[in-house]
Order: sequence, then C-alpha cells, then structure tokens
Amino acid sequence: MARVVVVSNRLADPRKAAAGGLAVALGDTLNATGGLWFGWSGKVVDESEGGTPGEGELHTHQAGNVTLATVDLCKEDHDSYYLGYANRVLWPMFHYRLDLADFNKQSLAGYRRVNQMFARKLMPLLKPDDLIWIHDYHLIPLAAELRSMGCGNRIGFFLHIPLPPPLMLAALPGHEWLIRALFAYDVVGFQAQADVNHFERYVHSEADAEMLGDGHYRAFNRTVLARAFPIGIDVDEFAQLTHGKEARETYETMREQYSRRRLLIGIDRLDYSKGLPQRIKAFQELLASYPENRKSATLIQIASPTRESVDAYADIRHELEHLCGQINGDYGELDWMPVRYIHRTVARKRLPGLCRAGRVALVTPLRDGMNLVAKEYIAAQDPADPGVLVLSRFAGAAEQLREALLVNPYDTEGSAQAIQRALQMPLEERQARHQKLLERIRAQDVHWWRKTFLQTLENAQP
Ligand code: ADQ
Repeated sequence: MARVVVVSNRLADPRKAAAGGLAVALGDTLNATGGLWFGWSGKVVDESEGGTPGEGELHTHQAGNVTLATVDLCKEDHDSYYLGYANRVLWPMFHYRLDLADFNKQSLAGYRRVNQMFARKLMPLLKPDDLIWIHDYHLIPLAAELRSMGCGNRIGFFLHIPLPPPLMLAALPGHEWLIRALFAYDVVGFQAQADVNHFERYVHSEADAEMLGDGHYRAFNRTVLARAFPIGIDVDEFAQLTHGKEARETYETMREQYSRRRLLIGIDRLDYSKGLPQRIKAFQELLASYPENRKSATLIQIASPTRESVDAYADIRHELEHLCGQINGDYGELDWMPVRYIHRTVARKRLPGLCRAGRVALVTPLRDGMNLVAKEYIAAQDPADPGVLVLSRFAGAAEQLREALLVNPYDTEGSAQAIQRALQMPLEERQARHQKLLERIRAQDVHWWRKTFLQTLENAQP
C-alpha cells in the first residue's frame, strides 16, 4: 500500500498505552507504511511569546516508523478555529443543537485561516503517491486548500460526528461553502447510513448534484464517493484488557461493593450531546415507578471533563450536579446512594473492569456520531453472564446494535421502562442478545473500518 498520511486536529502517540483503539489502529497503518501523522501540537502560543494568526511553528519527530508533524496555534487562532468555529458552531449544529450555535464571522475567519495554514505546512511534506486521510469537522476545508495549492493526491475525509438533515444544515451561514469543500475529496466517509442520506438529500436539493449511483455524486466539476464506514473498536484488545490486573481489580472492587445491589453504569465525556440530565431523570423515574429498585440499584456515572472553557459545558455540568444532588437527597439512605457521579476520566486499563461489573449500561446520547462506549461495553461482558445495553436510537451505533434495548432518551417513562426490563432480563435472553451484538462488533471492528476506508480511497480514481 502507498504511504498513508493521517491528518487530525489532535495526535496521540500510538505507542502509548493510554491511546485508545483509534490511535492504535491508525498507528498500525502508519507504522506499516512509514506514514506521517499531521495536526495541531496542542500548544497555544501567546502574543507575548510571538504567536501570530495564521502562523505556527512546525515540529517533527519520529515515533518508531511514524513521522509526527505538529503545528502550534497562536491564542487567536486557537480561540476562533478550535473553541469558536469547531466547538461553538459545528459541534452543536451537527448535534442538532441550533440553540447553542454561536456563529460569528471572526470564528469562521479563524477556521479558514488555520485550515489554510495547515495546508501550507503539510504540502511540502507530501509525496505524489501518498494517500491522505483527513479526520473530522475541524478540517472539512483542508482538501480544498490543498487542491488550490496543486495537490493531486487521493484525499479521503471521515466525519466522526453526525451530519444533520438538509434544512438544519441550511441554518448554518455559509453552509454552501462548507459542503462544496467536501467535493474536494475523493472519498467522504460517514458513521451511519442516516448521515449518508442527509448528505444525499442536501447535495440533491441545494447543490443540484448528479447522482451517478453506487455512492458517487457529481457537483462543482468533481465526483465524490460518499458512503457509511461505521467505526468500530479493537474487540480483542478490549476483551484482553478485561483480564489485565487493573481491570480485574476494578471488577472485584465493584462486585464486592455491589454484590447484592445491581450496578448500572454510564461512561461519557461531560458533553451536552450525551443526554446525561435526561439519563438521570430516567433513573429517577425508575426509582419512582418501580420502588423495588430503591436500596438495590445504583448508577455510577463517570463524566470526564471536556471543553470546559466553552459556556455550554459549564452549564451542563451545573445541571447534572444539581440533578444528582436532588435524586440522592430525595431517595438516598444512610447505607445507599442512588447515583455516584464522578467528574473524572477513568484510566483506560480500568474501563473494561467497570464495564464488566455493570449489570446494565446506559448509553443514551441525544445525538452521537457512533458512540464507542456502547461497543466497549459489549466487548467487556462475560458471555456466560452478560449485562444489558440500553442504547439511544439517536446514537450512530443503533443502526448496527439492534439487539440492544433501544430507547428515545427524551421519553423519560419509556427509558425507565427499558431500564427496568434490562434489570429483569432473564439469563437466556441476555446471552442471546449479547452473542448477536458481539458478532456485529467483531464483523465491523476498527481494523475493518480502517482497511475498508483506505482500500476504497486507494481504488478511487485520482
Ligand atoms: P466521543 O464523543 O469522544 O467521540 P465516544 O465514542 O463515546 O465519544 O468515546 C470515545 C472514547 O472515549 C471511548 O473509547 C471511550 O471509552 C472513551 N471515554 C469516554 N468517556 C470516558 C470517561 N469518562 N473516562 C474514560 N474514557 C472515556 C467522537 C464522536 C463519537 C464517535 C467517536 C469515534 O462523538 O460519536 O464514536 O468520535 O469516531
């Protein structure tokens, strides 16, 4: 295979154990092809330190066979490109939260400036046959910038978050420009068929695109192949982690503390897209409507800090803390607290132990591109006595994981009913559902995802 160049906003060192499955999977390919990983260094340079908009120092270093090339951002670029346009405009809009989108022309200018700068820095590092794979909403216009500098390579794009339906997308000022930029790619990958359908309807109605069949769309004098490539996890690696020392310790501790009590778990970034307040309300409804769960069911909700300098994230944190306090105050006993809320990241090596100890997992985002926690939970279960996944129908994962108990997280009573059903599910049914789910996450794991995407890109006509 040709050399692979991955571009993403942030990099992870693929050799570090803390790196998740995605970094490891991409790292394998990069390693095998002597590839290059390009992105932001994570460093923000102040004006007093010489930071200038649209300029950033390039650093390169080797990690095994892989070249890591990173660029610093000045404060103005970081605030407008990353905190501004990416996380205050595209993230909320693409997660159906128009109410939270804070559009202004400064952040758009920063987004364009940083994408132009990345293209300028990346261009001299490229070889003619490189396969370039660009990731996520931070970098949508990057291929168009590279093309304007004469880049003729095959370039693919993968959107990790959902694409909203056409009318919602049309609420974004400059949406025509953004979608047109997707036509600079040869292959555009989405998480789910629903996203592809949204893309198709948008380009049909707003861009007058020709449908050439088999996922090919022609507009703006270019043809793009758009398809769903649902991302997966490294099932074997995660299952193996389950047997590691840290995971076993975590599992044992949980089993000891909750032997007679049934443990429900939630593991998320503290993001408003993850539906955490709705989840706590559903759990509250469970305790109210099915009182046999009082003093017996406990929800451990891990919510890791994220994007804390964006206001909407501070708001969701307050709301969640208020709700957890309320339910614990209303229902708690001297020897039992209904909800244990932990505002921290769980160490990667402990995660599988927690997943295995959870009798039920609540993965109930209001909208999610895929949601890998759902898949990790399945991979960590003991097939002889597996837990039950309660999954939002609005997570991309719901298209594949049809044997989970699918819920509408806005429907508090319906969600509480599903949780009750999960808690009472007989062993045979749990086993049958788990077996099917495990087959599904194995058939389309992270290696399948990476290979299928890169093969499709390699076969695309440049
Ligand atoms: P995220 O929104 O970050 O990713 P998700 O897929 O749920 O969402 O999680 C990514 C990884 O983070 C998982 O491996 C998970 O275990 C880990 N993680 C989440 N919360 C954690 C916590 N509190 N402690 C420790 N680890 C935690 C985006 C999209 C998703 C899409 C992924 C991958 O929003 O829809 O699935 O990219 O494409």
